[in-house]
Amino acid sequence: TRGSGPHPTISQDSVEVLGHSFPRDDFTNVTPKILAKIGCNLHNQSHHPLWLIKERIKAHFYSSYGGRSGNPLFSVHDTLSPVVTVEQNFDSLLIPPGHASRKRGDNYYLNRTTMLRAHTSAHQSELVRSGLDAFLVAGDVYRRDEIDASHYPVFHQMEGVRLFSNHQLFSKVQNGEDLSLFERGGRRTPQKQETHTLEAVKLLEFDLKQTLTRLVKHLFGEDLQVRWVDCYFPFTHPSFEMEVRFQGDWMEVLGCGVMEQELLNSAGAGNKLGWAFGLGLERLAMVLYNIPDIRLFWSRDERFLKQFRGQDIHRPICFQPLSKYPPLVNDISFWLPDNRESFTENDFYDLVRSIGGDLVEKVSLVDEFTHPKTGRHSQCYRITYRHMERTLSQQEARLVHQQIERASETELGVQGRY
Ligand code: FA5
Ligand code: MG
Repeated sequence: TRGSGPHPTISQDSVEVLGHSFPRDDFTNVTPKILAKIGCNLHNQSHHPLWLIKERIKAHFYSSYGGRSGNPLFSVHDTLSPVVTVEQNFDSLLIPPGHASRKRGDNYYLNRTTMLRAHTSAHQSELVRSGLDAFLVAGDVYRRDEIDASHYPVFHQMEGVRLFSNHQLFSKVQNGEDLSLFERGGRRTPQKQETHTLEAVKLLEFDLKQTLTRLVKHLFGEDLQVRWVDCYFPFTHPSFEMEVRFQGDWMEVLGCGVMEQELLNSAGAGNKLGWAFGLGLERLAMVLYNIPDIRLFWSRDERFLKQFRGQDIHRPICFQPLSKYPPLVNDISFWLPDNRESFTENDFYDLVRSIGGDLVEKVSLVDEFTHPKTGRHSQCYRITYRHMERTLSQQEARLVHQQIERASETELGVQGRY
């Protein structure tokens, strides 16, 4: 049977997704709700906060790491299908059969051999095999989990990989040509793998940590507090997690490490060493834009999405939470000063914000006309008042509105038609 294109479906004997049909078996556990997320590609929707943070990370890597002729060193892959083989997601990363992370209860399987990727690391091996030495992968990943403010069964990761030849790693070291990446008869220690020299691993580890520290300081500013924690992944050794200080606590934002040499050997890059990292885009976006709830990334509410639109991807954004309390709407009309140059719409917007502060959710010009006899120009603005934590009373809104009416006359030289 042919797949049903963009509309994934589950029937009695098959799962149809992205134009392919997968036979069901005793491992199948994807649900229609999860399948409906495939193809949303939030990280590729212009001005979505996940797109915005992806673009900022791309821009940083493009501008900081140029190849020999000035072209970007890292290539970016953000349209790889989230439907992967179990081989890609686990075996290619040396995750053994029966490993806890393969549990049916923690992953979404289409069947015994095909699944929704649980991490962007699923693409490391194929991209290295294709000959790439430095790349980024952005994509949606799927893990069975409960839903609350910080957990959602679909989230987004950015993977980074960089490989080094002997020359690339040691060229900046004095007399570096005498150093080697590999040694025979070595032992695996907490610092390194058996085939690696300590000097190669230390340089690689320094480059990895410096690359990631520069990235997060580029995103969050020099003052961000960063710390490294040792950890374990089957596909890197040594392995680390980076934590950043957020709202008085340490928050894990990424995992990384020196790639297992066996992985590089099987992918045809056995003469090189490499580092890899995988970071959570939601985690970074929640800190950077002050987004309190991971579910908001799936919102189609204009009040959410519009806050991230703008020409400049580097513009600081602080998300204003969507209030559940009802709005109060008040209009204000006035004659503009005869000298039209002395008044601009932005003057009025600033004045409203300075008096109304956070109570003002929105100001818009709803009507304007020129009087046919006097030639005077009139404008009418609609102000939406809303309190974040409680229902605003008519009386409170009225008081603020009257202050705005008075200040418009005294500060902007308009004549009220109140
Ligand atoms: C991994 O997924 C590894 N593949 C990372 C890696 C890549 C290690 C390359 C070494 C080399 P982990 O499960 O810890 O590791 O997830 C990585 C990051 O994804 C976390 O630090 C976090 O930022 C994010 N993340 C993980 N689980 C969630 C979740 N439930 N919701 C939101 N973000 C999450
Ligand atoms: Mg982790």
